Amino acid sequence: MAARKLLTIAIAGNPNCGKTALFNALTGARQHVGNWPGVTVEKKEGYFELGDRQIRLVDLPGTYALFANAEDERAAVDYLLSREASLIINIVDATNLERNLFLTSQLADMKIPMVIAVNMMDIAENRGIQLDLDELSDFYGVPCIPLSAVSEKSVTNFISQMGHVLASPMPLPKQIAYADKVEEAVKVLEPKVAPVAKLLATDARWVSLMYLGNEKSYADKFAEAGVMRISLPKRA
Ligand SMILES: Nc1nc2c(ncn2[C@@H]2O[C@H](COP(=O)(O)OP(=O)(O)OP(=O)(O)O)[C@@H](O)[C@H]2O)c(=O)[nH]1
Ligand SMILES: [Mg+2]
Repeated sequence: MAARKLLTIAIAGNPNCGKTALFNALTGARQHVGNWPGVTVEKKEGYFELGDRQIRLVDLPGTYALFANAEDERAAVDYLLSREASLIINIVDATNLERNLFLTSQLADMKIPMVIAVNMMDIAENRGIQLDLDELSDFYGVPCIPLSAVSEKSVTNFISQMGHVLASPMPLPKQIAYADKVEEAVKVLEPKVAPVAKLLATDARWVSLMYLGNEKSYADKFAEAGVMRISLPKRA
């Protein structure tokens, strides 16, 4: 029998949104726990089979943002930049969607294929919260799958939806167009941060957005690339 192709998928999401519940439901007992390199944050990896694939699932630290200056955020961003994961499952909490979408947008900016798992749907339904998942899917340009990670039936449906995702071209998020003043700043920053982008093996737009969000992001890599504090022209 042919060996199954290995595919690595990372689970990313805010704290307490159900990452571990989904991770456990998918991998069962086939997991092991270690540490992210250089930090005390726990790293969980597990395996499961989906169609003709062997999936390695990596549970990223739960974070509200990806600015890479806190230990847990840095572990998550470093891992995603390594491109070991070919796909991200971004879990969002259906009862707290807006707050969760900040991280979703930052993940989309990384231009890694992604699906959005809209979790806690059972609670959202009980509370009468109505969500337009088609609109969400259109905005990010990736599939949005409803989920209750604690329900076996819902997890079975999720696995079947993931089977469809993997049978199609990988869903790359659309580029988000930010407000004019952000886009203008990105244009100024892109050439200046190019050496940092090269060092991180990523694109200058992403480094620019990260720098705009938090000037301390990857301060060590900015220093290593010889890029000093950048001053942006004042807007009229
Ligand atoms: N009702 C309901 N409860 C859920 C669902 N998903 C997760 N939970 C519960 O929500 C709590 C948090 O879930 P976890 O899976 O630990 O969340 P997490 O994202 O791993 O949290 P951190 O690792 O702390 O960031 C647990 O008590 C879960 O049992 C869901 O879809 N519906
Ligand atoms: Mg967890």
